[in-house]
Amino acid sequence: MSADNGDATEVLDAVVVGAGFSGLYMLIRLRELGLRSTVIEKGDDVGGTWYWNRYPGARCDIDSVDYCYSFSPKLLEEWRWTERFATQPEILSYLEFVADTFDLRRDIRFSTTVTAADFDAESGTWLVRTSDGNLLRARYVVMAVGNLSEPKRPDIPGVDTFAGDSFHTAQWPKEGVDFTGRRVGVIGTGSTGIQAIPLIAEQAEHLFVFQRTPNYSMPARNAPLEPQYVEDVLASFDERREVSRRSDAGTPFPPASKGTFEVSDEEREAMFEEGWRRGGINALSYAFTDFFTDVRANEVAQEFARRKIRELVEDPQTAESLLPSHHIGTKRTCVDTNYFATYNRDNVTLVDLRREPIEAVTEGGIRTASRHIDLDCLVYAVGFDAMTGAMTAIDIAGRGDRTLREAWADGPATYLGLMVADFPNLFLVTGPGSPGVLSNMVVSIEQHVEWIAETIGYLEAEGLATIEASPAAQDQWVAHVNDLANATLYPQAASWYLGANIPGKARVFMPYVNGCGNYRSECEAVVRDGYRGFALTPAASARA
Ligand code: NA7
Repeated sequence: MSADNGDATEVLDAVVVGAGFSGLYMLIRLRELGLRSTVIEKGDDVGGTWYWNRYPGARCDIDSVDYCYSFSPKLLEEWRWTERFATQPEILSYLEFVADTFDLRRDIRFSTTVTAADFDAESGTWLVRTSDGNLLRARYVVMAVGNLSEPKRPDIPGVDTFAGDSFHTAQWPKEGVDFTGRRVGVIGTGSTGIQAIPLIAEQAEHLFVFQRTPNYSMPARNAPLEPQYVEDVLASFDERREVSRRSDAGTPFPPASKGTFEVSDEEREAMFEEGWRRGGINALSYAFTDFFTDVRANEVAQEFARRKIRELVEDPQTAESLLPSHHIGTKRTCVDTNYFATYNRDNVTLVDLRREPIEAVTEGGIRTASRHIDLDCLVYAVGFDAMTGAMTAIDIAGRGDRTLREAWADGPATYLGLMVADFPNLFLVTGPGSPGVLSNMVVSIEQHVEWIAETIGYLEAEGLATIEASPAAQDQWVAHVNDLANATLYPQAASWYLGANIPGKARVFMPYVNGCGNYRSECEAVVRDGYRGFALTPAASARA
């Protein structure tokens, strides 16, 4: 630690916020550049999303053999996934293994949060404050905070009055929760609720599921991986990953080639059945090119999914309540194991909040418009302030002391999802305006970390002090991202992609929908054109 002008400020080259997939890889790349770097992490160990989301059934919906780093031959050699879709404990073990392999923990400050970051235009550096009262000065700040990491507070009256145990799925106790013999309420039927409900139902005396909006869910068809299959994947891993990098979703599967109505009704039915048999998030969307763009095409897939729900759920009224009506895929499609069949159990009751809205959480349970339901435990599977929440929770102030919260009051504006105008040398990993959440996150994270590392390397090599997005380039990018989204059905659903799940949040469609491959090409072109749309400032004039 070196002193800065005699005060207690610690001087570093880079501060990374978050020690999940993004932050760990960022640290590795910063070390390779020879930069003094530290990672600030709220949890008491590595893992990020996979550290916090320990709820029963937490599991990835991307094939595990693709949901891993590609940058290190050693990691590929030494790690073996055991299931098609890895569980949270297995992914967390993987990240712990990465941290051990590269001896990362010595540069990570755990159980610490970043509370503020101020850009000091005089010196062209950031002053970062942490919850333990420390001040860090660094030229670069990388927000590796995750897209789904700021839990949404349950916006229901009376939450604090509940006398039983309550849990948010994203802040699950490390020691786990035993629901045996208890009456449990789960609020929320997004990906999280749909994963947790079947397992909680197996334990609880009675489970009440409070559903506001039904969701589509595809069968996971999870299974142990055959060791030979894993070896075969690894034998051609580089090619497989390169295909993923250039794909839409960051996965190696071939894109659809036909429109929904280019095939006969029988052929289409057979393709949907085949997808349903294989399972996974793209069980239906894999089939046709117009799934996300043509209402009629989407409706055919919706009908198929609704038919499956009617077949799986025995009680017709419960089945009716479980039928989603939004365009399929426009809210994140869920992936489940036994979700719909769980409603056939005697100890599970679906409470349809469209028929009987929740009025309040009470001391003893939940009061709806038509009854009181006594509960011992409450599980909030209510989601996240997605994509922006973890950043706007920090007091980040750029040029002219303008805060990020102010800059994003009407919705997040970025250039390439990587940088924000007036916030020099502040990098976002998979920020809004990039494909991140619509893709295999690890593929997108690797691309961003590599872009950021190469950019920082370039600044260092050229003796440049700062890089920042120009307001004009940012405006164009935001318009471009919106134009792309508006050509699809995505903005029509009240999803977290749009900020619609958080009361008062600006409704702006945040992800880049044109696919990882196209996005990567756009980022590469910007660099090839000499960092088109960015202002690069020589060391002497950083304070401009
Ligand atoms: P989501 O997908 O945002 O789902 C949250 C669920 O909680 C959803 O069903 C909401 O219903 C429900 N919710 C939220 N607030 C309330 C209130 N006040 N009352 C009743 N129900 C409520 O979050 P997840 O954690 O499941 O998944 C997030 C992502 O993580 C997922 O997409 C994957 O990418 C991984 P609503 O739809 O708002 O009516």
